[in-house]
Amino acid sequence: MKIIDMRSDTVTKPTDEMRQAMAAAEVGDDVYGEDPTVNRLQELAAETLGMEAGLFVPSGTMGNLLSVLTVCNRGDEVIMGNLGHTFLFEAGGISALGGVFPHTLPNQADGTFLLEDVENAIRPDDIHAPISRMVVVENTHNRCGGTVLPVAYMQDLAEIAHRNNLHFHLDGARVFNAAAALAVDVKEITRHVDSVTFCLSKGLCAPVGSVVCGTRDLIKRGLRIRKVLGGGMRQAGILAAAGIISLEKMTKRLGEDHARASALADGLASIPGVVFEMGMPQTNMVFPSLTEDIRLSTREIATRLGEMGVKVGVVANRRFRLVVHYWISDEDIVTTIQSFKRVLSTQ
Ligand code: TLP
Repeated sequence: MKIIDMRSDTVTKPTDEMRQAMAAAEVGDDVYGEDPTVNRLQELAAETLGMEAGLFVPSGTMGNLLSVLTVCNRGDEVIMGNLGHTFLFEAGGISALGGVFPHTLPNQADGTFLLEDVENAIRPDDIHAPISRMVVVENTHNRCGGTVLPVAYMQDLAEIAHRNNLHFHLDGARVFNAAAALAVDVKEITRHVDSVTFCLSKGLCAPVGSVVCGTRDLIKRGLRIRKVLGGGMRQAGILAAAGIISLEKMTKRLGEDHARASALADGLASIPGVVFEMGMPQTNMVFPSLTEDIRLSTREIATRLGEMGVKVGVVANRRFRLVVHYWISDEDIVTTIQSFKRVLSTQ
């Protein structure tokens, strides 16, 4: 049975071209800075995002953590969304390892938080208050539905952050999906931030890795933090070789995933009992919800779909997440819609 795995785009396996490039990669000891393929990836990433320098890290989680630890002292505060990945899904790392305080703001349905909330969250210069040091924003926003934050919003947020001497970090795990959806060069998004983490191992199909980009000074400090976190890898060019293909090729095809995600949502929305929020999906993530008249539990439906070879994520009591990626074909979209129809008609 063919398995259609849409639990996440993290499940993507490397392409044949990546596997060949990995086998042939020129490598060296990257902790000595001597891996030519890692160096090429880092330079290419920085150039693509319009930043001064890049640093290859094992995961998006480490990229965000490293960015926070590089900028913040113990007791400092980071302003972030209450539905952001850094707050919800990074195991509290910034507090556990950095003694850094998250100051959460309510994420709106579109993934933003209100600019006035940011202004109000910034602490006065008062010995009783923690020091506000950083703002973290996520684009695309995962938990809000793979939503795209507009360039104008990034610019407005940057203005507030910089006027208040705050560092502006972008969790851009899927920033190339945002750029594709907005039909802009990714630099239009990243030019507003001081640092960005983006992932090679999600829609971009590399087996492992993310890159943090920022100023040369930030990356130099980040290199030490990466070592502290145990993220200094040796012949990592084997991995970086796939990442180079991610950047050169896979970033250019994400529109295909978005089109398939729309087709999937259209098909699912035609099934009685399945509903979507207005204007969704915006990128490669599809979040169908169930109306009250569906009696089967969301978990039970996911289990039955799984038995039919369709793996989906359950994100809330009546809500699924299906993520479209490189290995999902038009035929898989049709099969998934049919499978949902079958399961929901047997309740
Ligand atoms: N997201 C994963 C899960 O952790 C939820 C997924 O399946 O979507 N930022 C964002 C916005 C992310 O979505 C993720 C992964 C990360 C950071 C962390 O990346 P990794 O998994 O490489 O540590």
